[in-house]
Amino acid sequence: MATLDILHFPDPRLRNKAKPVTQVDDRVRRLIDDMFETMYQAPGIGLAAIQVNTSLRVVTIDISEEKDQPLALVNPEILERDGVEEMSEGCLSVPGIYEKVKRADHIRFRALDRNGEPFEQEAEGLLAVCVQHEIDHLDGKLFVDHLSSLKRQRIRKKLEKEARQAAPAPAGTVI
Ligand code: GNR
Ligand code: NI
Repeated sequence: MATLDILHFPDPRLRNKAKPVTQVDDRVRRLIDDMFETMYQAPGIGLAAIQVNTSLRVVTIDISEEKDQPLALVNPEILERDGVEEMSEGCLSVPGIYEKVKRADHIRFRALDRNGEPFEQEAEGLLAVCVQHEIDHLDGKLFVDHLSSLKRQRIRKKLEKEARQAAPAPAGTVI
């Protein structure tokens, strides 16, 4: 197992639309295992493959307190949405930013599990929010896209500044 690097907004690779998995093989299972390790270490309650620079429709989730309820979703699709709720969201690709987003508060979704078996599940509350947040990632969408363009621009500038400060000075720079 290995932890993977997480891309940060405004990295253009987060805007790719992830491709469906055609076969849930050992390679996909290894990706799932590495994503769980990365997500638990971060720590986060969800992770989409696109955040670790892999353009496949694979998601890991664990909203449990004890971090003992891993949920892997391959090719997830929302079948029904109902109601509206507003929840404060964060994202491992938008570190340190938390903003309220309105989403459906009750969904029914389907996906393949880590053995390639299809299943359907209902979700509400935090799990429903998390599944929608992760499927957005697979479509190249981030939670900041649900905010005003002014807010999104402020967040982009803040993260660009932080990335500049974190990066080593370019070769030849005289300090
Ligand atoms: O860790 C995460 N917490 C979170 C909180 C509220 C709504 C969504 C999330 S998902 C986020 C991890 C992440 O970035 N997944 O893509
Ligand atoms: Ni996210």
